[in-house]
Order: sequence, then structure tokens, then C-alpha cells
Amino acid sequence: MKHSLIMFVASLVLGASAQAQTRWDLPAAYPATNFHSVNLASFAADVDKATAGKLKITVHPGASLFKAPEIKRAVQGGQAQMGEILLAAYQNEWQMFGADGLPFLATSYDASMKLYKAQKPILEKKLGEQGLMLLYAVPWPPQGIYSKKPLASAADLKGSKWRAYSPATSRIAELVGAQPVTVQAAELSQALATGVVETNMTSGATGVDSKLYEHLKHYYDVQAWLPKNAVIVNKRAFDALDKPAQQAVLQAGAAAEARGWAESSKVNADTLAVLKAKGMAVEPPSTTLKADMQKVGETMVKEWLDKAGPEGQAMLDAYKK
Ligand code: PCA
Repeated sequence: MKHSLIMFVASLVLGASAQAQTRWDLPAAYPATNFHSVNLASFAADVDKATAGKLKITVHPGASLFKAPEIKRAVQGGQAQMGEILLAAYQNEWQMFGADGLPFLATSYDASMKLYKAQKPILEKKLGEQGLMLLYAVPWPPQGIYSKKPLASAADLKGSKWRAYSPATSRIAELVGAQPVTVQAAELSQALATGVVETNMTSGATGVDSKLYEHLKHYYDVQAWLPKNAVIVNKRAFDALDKPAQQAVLQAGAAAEARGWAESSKVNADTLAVLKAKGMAVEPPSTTLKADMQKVGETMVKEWLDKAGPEGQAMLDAYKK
């Protein structure tokens, strides 16, 4: 009698722990309607479904839980179990993080995928040393130039207040003689409204998110680079999951990566159409403007290689193979 009671209680306890729910937070820096955030929400829903509700991941878009530059450290420190970061924003920490933020190194989705494949093994290694896992990465659409005034050449950017989101976008400003000011996407429309920004480079996606068309009337479709968002996981949090939940995270991550790449190029076309519909002049850059920006890119790739050393050269070789 006593024995069977103990067995009964034990089975309840075991049953309860088998049913136990794990809750994860996933801070992200871009608005809920942005395609990266929508993809994260689908990822979380996939994990929920695959684990029958045992792993609940709450996505916090719009920099609502942590500001963009704080997300990586938050995941490293375990304040969040996973998060989405813009790799290029962390170039000063490690040059390789900035490889996809360099102008004219990889300018199409195909080239961007090749660059990702060359970057991936060293990214995984570096993040692994930091107690992090790379779950997946998805590129933003190609980056173009937004400007209040028309631009015939890079000289027309001189002196303008230039919004930067990474060390590389600040460096571009220096090289063209503009005044760089770092503004995160979450604060971009506010900065425009107060007149702090006259020029910047970003995608059509962020142009629509932040309603850049309300203040900047020209978009030059330069297609200079495709910076990636990476979704990272705290390794200890991952290891604490049971095997089926780990599998669910990995599988949903792989699906999100494939979905994200397809969506990015669709969003590129859609958002450039929105900019036009909102009255912006959406044009290819003049030959001079393009050549000027390509020169800036050449300088920056050289500077990057100087800092990145043999590791950078090996990655470039793998990319160009
Ligand atoms: N949007 C982000 C990064 C790149 C992009 O297209 C931003 O402007 O902050």
C-alpha cells in the first residue's frame, strides 16, 4: 500500500517534469512587421508546435527588451536565451563580423550566399568560444543611398548629416566627407523628424519601416552590400533542453533561414515599389556616383584586410574560390 502510494507520487512528479514548460526570450531590434521579425515569429510558432508547447519562445521585436547593440551581450550572459543581431554592427569586436558590411564585396543574393558559406565556419567557431551558437542568418536587401537632395556624385554627400548603423557605414561617411551619426533603426524615424539625418545607406525594407520617404526624397539603388542578421542561441540554454526540443530548435532554424533568404529578395522588390508609390525618386546611381562608391569600397576592403590579417585573407580566398 505504502509502496504503491510512493510509486504513484513518483509518477506524478516525473509526469510533471516531463510536461514542464521552458520559456525563452528572444530580443530583436527591428519592428514586428519587418520580414526578419515576422520570420522569428514563425520560427517560434514552429518550435511551439514541434515541442507540443514545451518550449515557448517569446519574440521581443522593436528593441523592446534590449537595444540593438546590447542583444549579443545579453544572450552571452544568459539574460536572454537567444537573440537576433546585425553581424556588421560588431565589426570592432572582431573584423570577420563585418565582412558582409563591406561595400561591393558581395552585391547580389548569390554572392551573399557564397560569402555566408565562407564566413560560416569561422563565425560558428568564434561564437562557440563565446558560449553562443549560430542558429541561422538572413541578409537584408541590398543597401542603397537615401538623400534629401539629388546626388550626381559622392561629392554631393560632403558635409551632409549621415546616419550610420555600423563601423563600416560610419567609415563610408568619413571617406565621402559626410558627418556620421550612429542611429539605431528603432530611433531612425525620430532622428529624421528632428532633422539629424540628411543621408544614409540602408535597404528599401528599413526605408519603409522608418518611413524615410517622409523626409528623404531620393533613393539610389546602389546595391552595395547585403548585411546579415544572425540568430544566436546561448549554448547553456540549448544544452539544458531535452533532445527532441533541441532538434525542434535546429529544424525550425533551418526552415527560417531558407524562408528568410527567399523573403528578403521579395521584400526588396516590394519595398522599392512602396518607396516609389510614396513619391520618392527611386533610381540607379549615375556612373560617377557608382564609381565613387566603388572606390570607397575598395579602400574599405583593403583597410579591413589589414585589420583582419590572415584570417580575413583565408575567408576572402574561400569566398572567391
Ligand atoms: N536595415 C538595418 C540594417 C541594414 C538594413 O537594411 C538598419 O538600417 O539599421
